[in-house]
Amino acid sequence: MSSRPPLALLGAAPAFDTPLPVGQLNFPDWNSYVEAMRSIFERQYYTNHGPLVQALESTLQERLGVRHVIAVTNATIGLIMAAEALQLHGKVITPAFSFVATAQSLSWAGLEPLFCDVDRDSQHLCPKAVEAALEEPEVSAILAVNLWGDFADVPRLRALAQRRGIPLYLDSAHAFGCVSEEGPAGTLGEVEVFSFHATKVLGATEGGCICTSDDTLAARLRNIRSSYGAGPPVPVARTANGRMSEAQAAIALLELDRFPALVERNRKLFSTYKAGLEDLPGLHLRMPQRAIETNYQYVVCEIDASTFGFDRDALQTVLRAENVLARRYFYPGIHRVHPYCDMMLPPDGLPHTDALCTRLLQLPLGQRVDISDAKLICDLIHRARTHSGAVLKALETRR
Ligand code: T4K
Repeated sequence: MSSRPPLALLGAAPAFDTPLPVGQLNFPDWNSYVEAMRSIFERQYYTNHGPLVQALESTLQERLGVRHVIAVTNATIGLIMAAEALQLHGKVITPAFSFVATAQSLSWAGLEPLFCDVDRDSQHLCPKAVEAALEEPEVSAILAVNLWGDFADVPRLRALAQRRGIPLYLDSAHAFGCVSEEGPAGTLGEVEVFSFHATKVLGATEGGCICTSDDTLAARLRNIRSSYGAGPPVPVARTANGRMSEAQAAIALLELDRFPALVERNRKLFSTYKAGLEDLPGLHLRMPQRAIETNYQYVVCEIDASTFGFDRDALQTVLRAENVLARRYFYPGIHRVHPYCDMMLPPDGLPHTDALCTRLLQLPLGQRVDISDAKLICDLIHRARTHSGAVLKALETRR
């Protein structure tokens, strides 16, 4: 009698009928969505700093405890606007271990990213590497990234920036709702940018916001964003259209109401993954390190091929065959892709960035995943490790 294959890669039916993505994809309840859209239709006002955008900005200002929140249409334009408002020039120190938008924002602002390695353990910008990079001429800022719902070592980076007399600003695309010992995300950098993309815990289809407590920067940012809602004109070199629409703001406001419930749901899912994976040799589940409150934006696993039996890419293939759309954030490192692959790197390269880019895998979380799904995904990963020989053979015959 032949036994059933343990995995789809080995001939079984996929464990999930429909694909399970990694993004949060938290859609609001249909009726509240319809109500919100009805109010926009009644007002006949789609965009240009409308009442819902204004309500979102003031709600976020109060909630985060920051003087200015400037809503924008996505975090990428928010980061470009931040570089413009800070009036940067030359080079900006930043990690290559991030989504490509971090570096692209600098390119769009006419700046050159000066890539620094991350700390191997925290996976965030390494202050020692930054200190060495600050020896370079023409460095006008540090752009650190707060990843996964956790934080960079902001106090040490801020001290380095202050010593050099340059700003520290933050790509906090993943960090909405997170709190560190130094305070909530949104209050930590001279300027800080959140993303409200659909894959984020607070999703507004697209969207984002820029936070600052500096009145001059805020005035510049509002003028760069657009003429509408800008307040008195202030001199800025370039303007853009970074305006958030009323439809985006409506969804952001709905999601803000249920944000604590969304984070609590993520927490339960994360605990399920933790219980299911923590004793598995060769797989390390990353825990928040500096966040005292996290939003659990991503479940991040590091695969050590020599102990696990096969590498991260093989595990991704195993899971994809099951309809589990695990992702390789971030792969390749930004320093490995055009137009950044010819840029100057530190003498030893970016070894920690390179290691993480080949070893990290993100597992599904968010609205489409429930506890039993997370348990089944853990079980599939266990099965894959148990049958590593057969998995390797199946992958070999696929090549
Ligand atoms: N800085 C950092 C550190 C960032 O991570 C990001 C964005 C930014 C800056 C810039 O923020 P934004 O300008 O985007 O506001 C996604 C997101 O598009 C991007 O926002 C995010 N980071 C990045 C890490 O991930 P992709 O191309 O890897 O994901 P995508 O679109 O393939 O979606 C993931 C999965 O979700 C797929 O399986 C498809 C599924 N999906 C996605 C959407 C949008 C759905 O089923 N429904 C959907 O509506 O970039």
